[in-house]
Amino acid sequence: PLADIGVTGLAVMGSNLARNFARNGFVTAVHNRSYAKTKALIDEHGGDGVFVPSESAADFVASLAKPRKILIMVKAGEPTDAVIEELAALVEPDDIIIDGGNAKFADTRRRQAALAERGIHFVGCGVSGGEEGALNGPSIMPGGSAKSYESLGPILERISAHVDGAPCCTHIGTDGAGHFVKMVHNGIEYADMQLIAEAYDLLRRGAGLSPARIGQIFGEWNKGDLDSFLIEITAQVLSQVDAETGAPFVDVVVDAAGMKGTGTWTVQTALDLGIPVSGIAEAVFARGLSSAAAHRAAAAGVLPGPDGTWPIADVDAFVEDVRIALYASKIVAYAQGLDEIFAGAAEYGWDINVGAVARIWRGGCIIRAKFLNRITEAYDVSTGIELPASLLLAPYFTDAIANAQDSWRRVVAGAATAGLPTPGFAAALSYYDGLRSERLPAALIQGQRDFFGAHTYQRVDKPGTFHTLWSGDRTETQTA
Ligand code: NBP
Repeated sequence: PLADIGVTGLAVMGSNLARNFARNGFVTAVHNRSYAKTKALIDEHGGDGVFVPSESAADFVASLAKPRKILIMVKAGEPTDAVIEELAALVEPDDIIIDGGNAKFADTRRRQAALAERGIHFVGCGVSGGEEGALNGPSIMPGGSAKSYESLGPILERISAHVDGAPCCTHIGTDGAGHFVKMVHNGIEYADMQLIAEAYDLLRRGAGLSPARIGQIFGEWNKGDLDSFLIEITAQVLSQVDAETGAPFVDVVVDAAGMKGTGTWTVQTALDLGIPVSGIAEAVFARGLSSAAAHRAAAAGVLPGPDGTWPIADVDAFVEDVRIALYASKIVAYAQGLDEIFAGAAEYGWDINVGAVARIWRGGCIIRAKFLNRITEAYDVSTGIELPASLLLAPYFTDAIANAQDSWRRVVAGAATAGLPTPGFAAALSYYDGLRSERLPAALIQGQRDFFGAHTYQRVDKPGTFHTLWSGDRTETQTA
């Protein structure tokens, strides 16, 4: 039979997605640059369903039913361009080429525009959830034309994760919208992980609790508002004991966090759009600092400051304060990430339903969490807040943060006093206080800018643009 869908690029992600398609009853064409991976997939997992393997790209394309749907799962960047070029020469107008790799959304926009000129649909598709998600149900964020989603959507929805019966896949928006949203997803993931790490550090160095005990605490937290995949795996990582030394696993691992770049892209894009995503930025910077081995070694024991000791009278109350501060900071980080999505949508003309985005993040991805239901409710088109307002203005979240105030401030202030770094918690609180301030010191900055660069300013009491003759008699002139 002709295949319903094809996958080219059969490394871990591609082969698991191909198996997922096959297991869901789709006839699945498979192809890889070197045939060995294709053969291995058929030999090891041929029983998962109906596969149609091909050695050549031409045979692969010929094995597909029209309109052809071809998912590319190769290394992002040049390999993706090479494969697109090869396929584009073989397919016909109305066929659909999908890039499921971690592409930059700007590359996706470029590729979509180029293929559209040839009548080919190009769908940049964010796929989250790693190899486990690929096999058992990822969160899928497809962009591209609405037309392509008509035939592609049902297949992707079928293989995606499902939560409460709803697929974790929806058409995000045109051209690069899917990869943009996947990028912000990863940025939020960075922020979430950083905040969790700070909470751990506060409990470890601040309260002197053991990793095993903190693991239990995270296990408890996972039953409440913080219920999420990342909290759940944090509990497991903290309870892990190193087989060789008998020491807690977290104590034998080098404290330098790696990264592959999507967090950085999220922050770079936010800077381009002028959106303050301080929680995500601090998370990227914190990974950078952790990896700055020479700097840290030179500073350790030299730069003075408190040693992290925290006089804690009531440990249970402290633990609860940290939990609440974590939740409040997390809400801010998500609000900032969603602001970036609103800004991207406005800049690139995407009609993105943010409530639906939160809904498809509930399963099959790293930031899956119970509280995403609340975000979906907050942005419900019929009953939610007016777009593109900050998530913090949705009544549920306004209340949650209002109730968190005392704990959040005690934790951030105490951490500063004790000398424990909490860039994520502190940035979130500063952002919150900045957002709600009626007056910000930006007026002074406008004065400075006008002083040294004649950059002009606006007045609070009348329209127009003004400049003060700082180097003259300091009278005010109206410039527009
Ligand atoms: P890799 O990113 O390791 O890519 C390996 C695949 O790319 C192999 O099939 C390889 O073929 C193929 N390839 C390369 Br490299 N250069 C090629 C070229 N010039 N022409 C044709 N094929 C080429 O695989 P992965 O880890 O499965 O990830 C696939 C994509 O999914 C990436 O974009 C990744 O960022 C993204 N992603 C990964 C994860 C994850 O958890 N790993 C999660 C979400 C998204 P060969 O076998 O012939 O060398």
